[in-house]
Amino acid sequence: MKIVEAKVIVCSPDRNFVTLKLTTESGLTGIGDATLNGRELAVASYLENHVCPLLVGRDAAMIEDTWQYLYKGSYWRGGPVGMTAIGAVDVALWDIKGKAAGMPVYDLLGGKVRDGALVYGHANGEDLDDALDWVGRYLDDGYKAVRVQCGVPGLASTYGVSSDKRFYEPADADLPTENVWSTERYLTFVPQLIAATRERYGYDFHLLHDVHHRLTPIEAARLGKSLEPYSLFWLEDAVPAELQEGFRLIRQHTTTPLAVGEVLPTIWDFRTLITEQLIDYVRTTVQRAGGISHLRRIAVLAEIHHVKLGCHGATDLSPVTMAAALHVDVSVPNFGIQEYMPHTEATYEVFSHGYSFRDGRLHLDDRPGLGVEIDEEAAARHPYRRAYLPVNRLEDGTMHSW
Ligand code: KDG
Ligand code: MG
Repeated sequence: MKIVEAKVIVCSPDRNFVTLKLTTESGLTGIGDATLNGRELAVASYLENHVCPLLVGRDAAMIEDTWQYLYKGSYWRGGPVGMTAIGAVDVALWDIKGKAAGMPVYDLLGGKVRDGALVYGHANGEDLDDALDWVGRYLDDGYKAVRVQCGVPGLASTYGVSSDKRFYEPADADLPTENVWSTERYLTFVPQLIAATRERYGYDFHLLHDVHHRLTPIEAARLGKSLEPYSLFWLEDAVPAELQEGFRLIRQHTTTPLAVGEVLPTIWDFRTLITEQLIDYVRTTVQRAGGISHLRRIAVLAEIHHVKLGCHGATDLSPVTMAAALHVDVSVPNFGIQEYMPHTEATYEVFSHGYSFRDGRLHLDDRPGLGVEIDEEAAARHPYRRAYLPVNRLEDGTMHSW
């Protein structure tokens, strides 16, 4: 199972994706997603210049050894660029192993413990009425869990509230757009948003909300406490997680469940959060956190500390990541929920895939490997376009101090 080619494919079918494709001497191929939103070419270059030369000639069957070699052998451990690159290699190797065995990856991971993965959809609106209407549309579509985000009265634009309601594309410009943020306005408004959602639609579905890292621990504690009557499934990224100890303060004050970590790439970034039971859901995913092999390690640590998996699944994670995450979701005991935002038709023309939405869940079919293929000719019709995530400033023009 010698690897004979390692190729990086950059394309932009409505948004940018970086894909690693490995080919073995017997002609088996495996793909991994290496997309790092807003920093795509850094990972493409890392792979092309520093990783691909190490892969050609290696045995594709040696997934764990390759992971250890790339992680420890680089000397520069961790970080989003390196871990995204390792994640792409790892996922591509699991894809190859599944195809070689004639089995879906979930069977190699121990087999399914559930039929499908519960997902949540994204309802977002410019104002309260708009946001509530979108929650209703998702419930009508069969979603059993919905995340609600809304423009904050008095602020011109808010991160996470997009003009395209189904796809939510935050990397929206050739140079970063700037949003203005006010914690005071946000903290006044969000309890009204959540209360109004429950008032209109009741409690018979899971309701989620993402703070996008904007608060301090004591502000997050206050928000979590004020939302307790509305039974949130989770409050996400209430504070930036570099200061893991900050979650002790939040935990002391609220029983609202906490989800963290879509930007965290390693088990060590989660160590305090998980072992002290400071969070309820881990938000990282295969592509961010070193692939299926490393995400499984994080899931095991989480499992013994009563923490569940709630993988990131915005559109900047390609269908390759979605499929890989689903193989983990259906095979680990401590699965919680999977974020799901469908991709556009143009993206699906490039990435054919074997998962589908039914009854509020995503279901994998039983194709061998990941069940996703890339059409390189279609990819070539969509060249890379630079796109940045927005930057937030406070109302006085300064950046946050944390
Ligand atoms: O690339 C950044 C997006 O994936 C992120 O803003 C999405 O916060 C997000 C979420 O929870 O999906
Ligand atoms: Mg988020």
